[in-house]
Amino acid sequence: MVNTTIKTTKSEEIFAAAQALMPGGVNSPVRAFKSVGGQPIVFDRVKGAYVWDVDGNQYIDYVGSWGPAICGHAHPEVISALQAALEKGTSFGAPCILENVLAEMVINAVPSIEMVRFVNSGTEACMAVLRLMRAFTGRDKIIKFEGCYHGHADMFLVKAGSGVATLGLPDSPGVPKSTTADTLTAPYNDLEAVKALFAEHPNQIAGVILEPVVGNAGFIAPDAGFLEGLRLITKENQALLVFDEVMTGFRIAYGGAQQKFGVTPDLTTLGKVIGGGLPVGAYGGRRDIMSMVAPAGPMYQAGTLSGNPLAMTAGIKTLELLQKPGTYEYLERITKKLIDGLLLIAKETGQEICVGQISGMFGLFFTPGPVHSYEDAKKSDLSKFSRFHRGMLERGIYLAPSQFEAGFTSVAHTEADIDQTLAAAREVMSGL
Ligand code: HOZ
Repeated sequence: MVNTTIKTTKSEEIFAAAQALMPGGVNSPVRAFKSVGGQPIVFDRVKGAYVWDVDGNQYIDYVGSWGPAICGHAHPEVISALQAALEKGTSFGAPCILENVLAEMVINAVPSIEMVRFVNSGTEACMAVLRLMRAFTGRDKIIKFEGCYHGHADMFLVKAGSGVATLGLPDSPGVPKSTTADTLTAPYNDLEAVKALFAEHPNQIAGVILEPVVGNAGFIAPDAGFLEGLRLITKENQALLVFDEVMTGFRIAYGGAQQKFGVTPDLTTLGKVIGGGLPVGAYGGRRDIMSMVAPAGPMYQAGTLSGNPLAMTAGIKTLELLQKPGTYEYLERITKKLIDGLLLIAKETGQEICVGQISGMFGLFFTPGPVHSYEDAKKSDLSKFSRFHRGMLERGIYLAPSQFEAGFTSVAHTEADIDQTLAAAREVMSGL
């Protein structure tokens, strides 16, 4: 039923030319397909649950621009809101009502957020939140978890996930040891390790930052009690708890992981979905902490394009669309169908896999699992994942080109899309 020979001549030509123009031919490492082999396809356009490459091939997309496309790509209402906003100009660099609107939506939705500051990316949000953790507590050390990714700022490039994990890179050159000296790490889902770090560094740890559901080491869910335990430990040590919800915010629930799991951190970072496909990040939290941020307080952080009217517009419209009753139930149902189907096919074709899913976020490892940590995730058979990825691509299914990234569905994915994906998976897994 599926055509396994796709012609990608134009993609190859464009990507070959890109090599001389941009490092590795890309502007973000994972998209170069290095860990799965073969050449990346070059996109021409996106719509709904689909992407088209420059050779005219159509794919069902489970990357969704790495998360933002939760309503489907180029949703007509987002596009027409953007067209209207364009008429008023592309950048103000001054206060505008759209910032108030999106800020109120975020504050109303996310339990921990009483005040918010918009920036331009998840990386920027995490950089700023780290400074804020330190400014508020007067302490320098932080705890992060192995395999969690909080953007590419120096202080976070320690045992980081996403591209660092994908490419198997050691701690990056160019990051001075002094910059990461205060970054302590613990295995994800390991409360004892966190307690030990607090005991070892009394009154020195500003806080703990984590992806409440990991998406940058593949998909890893928190064990029962893990988030609650972190809340308790941080309180006992007068340290802050920060949820990096760049991936999970407005994705696994409208109010993010903190709503889903009923654990409220002190601060939260956001990105991806809140930009509706335009570059936006945000950090927010308790009013007393956020009041430290300039010009309300002394902690400096700024940005020329922050609160950009186009980005605010796309974010507002996207959040409005997500408020439609049944959105998250649909995402849960469609993604569960995909994950259950993959598990069944793996069983029938003799493949050992471990899967996970919450709402429209999912993952699949080629290991029997269970996967509770980055160490567990690394047991996945990477060469099998590469062959699976290539086989799916050749059958018109676009998966993240890395074992260490989560997958995303959207409300635009249909039952028929899932059926087509499972049919492709059956063929590929049978031949692995
Ligand atoms: N670090 C991003 C996902 N976790 C990858 C973004 C991209 O390559 O576009």
